[in-house]
Amino acid sequence: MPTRRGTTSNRFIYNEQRQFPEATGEFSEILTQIILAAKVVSREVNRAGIAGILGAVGETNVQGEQVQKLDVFANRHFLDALSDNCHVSVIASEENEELIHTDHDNKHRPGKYAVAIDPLDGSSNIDVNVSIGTIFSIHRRITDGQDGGADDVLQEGTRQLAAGYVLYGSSTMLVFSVGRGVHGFTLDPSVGEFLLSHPNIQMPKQGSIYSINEGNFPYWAPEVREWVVSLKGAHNPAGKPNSLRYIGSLVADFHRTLFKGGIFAYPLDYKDPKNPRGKLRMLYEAAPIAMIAENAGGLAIDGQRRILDIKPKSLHERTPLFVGSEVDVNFARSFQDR
Ligand code: P6P
Repeated sequence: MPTRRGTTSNRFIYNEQRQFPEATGEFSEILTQIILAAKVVSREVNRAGIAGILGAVGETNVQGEQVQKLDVFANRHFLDALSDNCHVSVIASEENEELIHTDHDNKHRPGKYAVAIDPLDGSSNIDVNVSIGTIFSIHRRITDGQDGGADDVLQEGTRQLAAGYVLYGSSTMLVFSVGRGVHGFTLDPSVGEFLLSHPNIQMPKQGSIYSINEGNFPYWAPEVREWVVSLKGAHNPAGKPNSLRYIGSLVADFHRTLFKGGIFAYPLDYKDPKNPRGKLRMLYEAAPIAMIAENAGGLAIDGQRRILDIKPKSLHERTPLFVGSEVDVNFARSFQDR
């Protein structure tokens, strides 16, 4: 029975859980905890301008980026929410260089799950009131024993149990997949609930929008430049010059691609020798976005390989990302094979 619009996200999650008789409810509880933290972060993001919590803390995070106060706030709330329920053993966060071991004394029942999270992606946009987002990925632990380890999050994206994002925009939206389609929920602040607004999201098979930071053109490989030049002419699947849309916030740029089709790309660029594998991170940006894209009928590659097939080697590993409509991603890939 299709779930009706207006259903709360928690009710939706429990309805999904009922499809699995062996489910214990622990996985559902992790999702509902993430959703609770997202409501709190949404309130602060929407108050940021008046709450005086804008501006950089002055520190820099593991990415060498200025840490904004909302980054700190979001990271604290998501980590607390994920640590409160005893079901998550380890967490990889963009804001923390080392893996986080949740400090539970549950000697008889260690947490079965591992989470990777970007608490507030696109944070450079915070001070100019541009949409920002949270991205999360949930794996089942594969290590034995009391405490989890890095291997629990360093799994191929195909092994994700769930992936999702929260977009703090003109409205706050939650979009996630547990491997059975992609569903969108819109926060109704008057009741404090995410309500099902976009069930079974399907990405258009082809679009005419490309989303990329053209300022990096001089630093791309020749085949990437050739691909982008082709998008500005008629020799591309759309048969006409594509439109360029770029917000500089992955969640916002991907969300538009999910609904309107086309392609988002952050290729390798040779601008920053410190980041030879590009800017986006595999665990908590590319892999969860790729799971959502594929479950909505789209594709996600690193230029050649399927993102979900890649086994990460380190927590903050970076990867090039080309994600979007099937036709547009395959067109981009065709330039890599030349
Ligand atoms: P650039 C935000 O910092 C982020 O990681 C993604 O959200 C976004 O897609 C990308 O960086 C933007 O990078 O170099 O175009 O500003």
